[in-house]
Amino acid sequence: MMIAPQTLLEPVSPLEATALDYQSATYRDAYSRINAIVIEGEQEAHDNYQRLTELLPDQRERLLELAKMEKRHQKGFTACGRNLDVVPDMDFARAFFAELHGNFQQAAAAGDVVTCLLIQALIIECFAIAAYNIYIPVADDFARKITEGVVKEEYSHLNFGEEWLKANFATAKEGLIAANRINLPIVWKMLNVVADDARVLGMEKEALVEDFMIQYGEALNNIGFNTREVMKLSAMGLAA
Ligand code: PL3
Ligand code: FE2
Ligand code: FE2
Repeated sequence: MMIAPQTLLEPVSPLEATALDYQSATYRDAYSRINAIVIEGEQEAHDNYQRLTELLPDQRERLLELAKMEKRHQKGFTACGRNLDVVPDMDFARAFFAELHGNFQQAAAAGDVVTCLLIQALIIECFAIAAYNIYIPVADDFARKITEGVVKEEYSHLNFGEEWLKANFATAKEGLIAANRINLPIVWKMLNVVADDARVLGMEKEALVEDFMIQYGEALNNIGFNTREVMKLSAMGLAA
């Protein structure tokens, strides 16, 4: 079959080809929940890095820097909602994060740095990076610029977790496997909860899962897990 030269020069993804009406009631209704999730997620991230200063006092300065970035991200996404005249549904967002939030608090109270880093610096950051990467091409102009700036910084947060866990891999390994078994299935549940709203925004669940698996798998690999272990860990609880 011949491929029209235009197709090769100007690839238009099916999602971009579908015009999104950012002002429509349907779009804004879905945005009220997704926007709230992101605002709450940035808040949780901010609080979690602050909390981690108590568990990793020698990393205090760096962690406070990360926490400050999360606060900026939150302000940026709050502006995105306001720009579309959307009121974020914060009750929905708090319920969305409740389980991961509880597990982080429990781990922090037990002084379990490994679980805390797995939840925040690996799982939540990879979830954010995947979501933001998929959102950028379908975002409105205002939100796209903000999200592009944010996603770059999220990689440095993921990097922080990777570095620490890599340096402590021998003692952290079993704890990571156990914490992954408990917390990764929660992420798949969370993804199912947002899937319908995300689709309204032009984001496909399959693309989110794929991007998450890539980020998370790479992170686990950088920390020291071998390919076989990465496959097992990153698919934990992902039942089709
Ligand atoms: C950590 O720095 C931030 C944590 C935020 C978590 C975000 C999860 C997002 C899931 C929903 C996908 C929609 C993304 C749209 C962006 C406005
Ligand atoms: Fe962030
Ligand atoms: Fe972050």
